[in-house]
Amino acid sequence: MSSNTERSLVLLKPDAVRRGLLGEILSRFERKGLAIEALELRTMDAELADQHYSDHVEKAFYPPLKEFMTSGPLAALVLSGDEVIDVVRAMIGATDGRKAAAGTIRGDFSLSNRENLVHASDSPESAKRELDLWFPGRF
Ligand code: FUP
Repeated sequence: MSSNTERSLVLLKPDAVRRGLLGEILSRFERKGLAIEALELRTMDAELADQHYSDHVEKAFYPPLKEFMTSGPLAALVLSGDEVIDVVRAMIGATDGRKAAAGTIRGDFSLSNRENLVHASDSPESAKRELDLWFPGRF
């Protein structure tokens, strides 16, 4: 069996902090067997939001997304494990919490296309970019 250890940049968004879901979500990642290599409470400022969501800044949904993401503290994590990028994407579910499958984090706890609790890198390229942005020089 081959293995492919990777890292993913994961954000537990301000709704997860406000709703007291950090423990629930972190527990799922721990039980899965993923390693937490970094964990910090941060508040995103406007500049970091624009950089993090550089693919989305021109979209109509971006202004309210930016307002939400900068509205309070979030937890920034670095997770590692075998194929962690795809594994975490599967665990968080589809973007829209109303459509996300039951058993996924968004499917179980979100009813929103915006306040959907978790961000996770979607490819090795985005993981590298996001790790450099959130934890410069550390990974
Ligand atoms: P995801 O990779 O599942 O987080 O989703 P996207 O990269 O497509 O979108 C990033 C974030 O933009 C989502 F988490 C929530 C927000 N978003 C909206 O607010 N409205 C939309 O119509 C689509 C995405």
